[in-house]
Amino acid sequence: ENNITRPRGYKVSFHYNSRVEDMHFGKTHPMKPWRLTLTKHLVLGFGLHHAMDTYQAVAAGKDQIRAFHDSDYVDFLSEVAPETFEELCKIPRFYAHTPPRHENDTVELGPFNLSTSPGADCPVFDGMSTYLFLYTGATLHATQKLLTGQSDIAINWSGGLHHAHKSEASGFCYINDIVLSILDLLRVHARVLYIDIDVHHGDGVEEAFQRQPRVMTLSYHRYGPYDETGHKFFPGTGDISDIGLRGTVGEHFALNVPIPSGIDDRQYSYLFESITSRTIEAFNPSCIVLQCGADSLGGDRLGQFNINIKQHGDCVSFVKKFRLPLLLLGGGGYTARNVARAWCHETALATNNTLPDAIPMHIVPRPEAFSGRVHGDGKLYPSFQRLHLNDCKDGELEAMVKQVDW
Ligand code: V1S
Ligand code: CA
Ligand code: ZN
Repeated sequence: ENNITRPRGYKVSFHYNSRVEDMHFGKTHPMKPWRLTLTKHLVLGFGLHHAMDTYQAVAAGKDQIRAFHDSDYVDFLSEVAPETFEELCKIPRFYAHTPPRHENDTVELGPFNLSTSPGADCPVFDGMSTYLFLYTGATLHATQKLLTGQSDIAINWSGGLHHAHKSEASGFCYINDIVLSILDLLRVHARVLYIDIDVHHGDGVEEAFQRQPRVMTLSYHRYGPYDETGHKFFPGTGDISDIGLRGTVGEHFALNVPIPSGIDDRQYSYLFESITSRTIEAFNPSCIVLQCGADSLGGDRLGQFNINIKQHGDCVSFVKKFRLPLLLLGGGGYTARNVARAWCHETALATNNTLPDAIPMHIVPRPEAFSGRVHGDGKLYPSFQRLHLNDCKDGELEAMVKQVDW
């Protein structure tokens, strides 16, 4: 299959459980776990599984999640479903976590910033607990492989949920698998570097380690003054002056690179390579966690950058060159076909393979191979308006998207 080979001198592992694909955040919600189906089919279609050790993820345990998250929050997440939400909200120890209501809130919020109202950032949906505990389990198993030296690069595209707080869901993120992973890595590694190329600020990870000099967080993100609608780009934090908690030993161990909309490949590459290399030099980490949110690509439904898959992948290659144990995680990414292209390309880079331009059409799944439910909002997104995907053939993946009746 396309002459896919295992990398020489190092090992890559891939951690995944396809049960995450069946999840639906809601009709209008931009987060589509189905992008992971598309990614998986590209990875398998190109034969990249022959270049890695592939593991089926198992759900994380509640106690593992309590290493960072509040115990009541973990209980709530493990018990909640659309049918049980209202009853659980009334239990005093959960009710105590209900945020105060703002007058112009359109969405009614329950405890821990969770909601069953349509349009909520963190909805309670069918199978949610399964989804959360599985993506976390995949990250923790990937971390274990790095810690034991059985992998040099470990990949979990279903993880990378950087906004979740200790006792609050935020921005489509419920469990912060990144924080949990770094806490494990700190048992062995003196210094862990976290790099975040999602278009959003990695606020949850930064906050968790704001007093910790053994973890350096470095986020590249869209940040700037209010837009035409009077809103700040989510989550509204990550100014350049934000450098870790002042007056604590964690001061200077957070770095933020605020970026205006429309940044192109050349500009991004200059920022990323100069800042990342000097950070690695100065901080001297013994391992790296790289959150590869694909909403920093041009044409993303939520993102506002204009970078190509080639440049996004170059960030992964650049970090890989330092030859430190590396955890590659997913994150945002809302134009599914581009997310899949990017993460498949990055799986190839991780395993030192080059992919042909043509999409392997023989793996295109038949519509009936899917659950039969309509995925997403049923419409195809406009083709790349700001994007020049000169490294991928246009049209082919769209054809595939049409065939699977999305
Ligand atoms: N941008 C954006 C955006 N779009 C939505 C949204 C749209 C439709 C829905 F049915 C539900 C939600 N929410 C947002 C952002 C959150 C972005 C999260 C990015 C996550 C990540 O990529 O970094 C990692 C996975 N939320 C907001 O802008 C907040 C609101 C300010 C507006 C939306 N309402 C629902 C809450 C308040
Ligand atoms: Ca970021
Ligand atoms: Zn994002």
